[in-house]
Amino acid sequence: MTTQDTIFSKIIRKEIPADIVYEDELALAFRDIHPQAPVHILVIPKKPIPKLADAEPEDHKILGHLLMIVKRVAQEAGLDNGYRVVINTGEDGGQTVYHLHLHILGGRQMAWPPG
Ligand code: DGP
Repeated sequence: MTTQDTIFSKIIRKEIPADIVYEDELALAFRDIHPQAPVHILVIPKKPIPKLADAEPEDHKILGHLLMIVKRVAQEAGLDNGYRVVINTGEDGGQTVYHLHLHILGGRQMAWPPG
């Protein structure tokens, strides 16, 4: 176990189960265990970038790739009327798992401002 090892690393390695909806060599998408909306899916890079603030210039391709997966997964989940994409970053951002992840939230009207 390294300092970068999180619960999401275990999901990537299939050491703990998850409801995986998409996977390729660089990324994984799975349903959030505590859904905050009828559809709540997390999209993560397999590379253990702890948080967005830690991303390096060399990560720009994977960051773009993650957004294209968001688009694809949201479409496959039937979120034709829209959805929200959230990246909680660091303590003030409310991040709890320090492996970069994009939340896809949909299936209901989202409020603004967020809490
Ligand atoms: P954040 O607060 O942005 O760091 O979001 C972390 C999310 O990860 C939170 O919505 C709950 C979810 N989560 C935590 N542990 C697990 C797990 O073991 N499995 C799954 N599927 N989701 C998890």
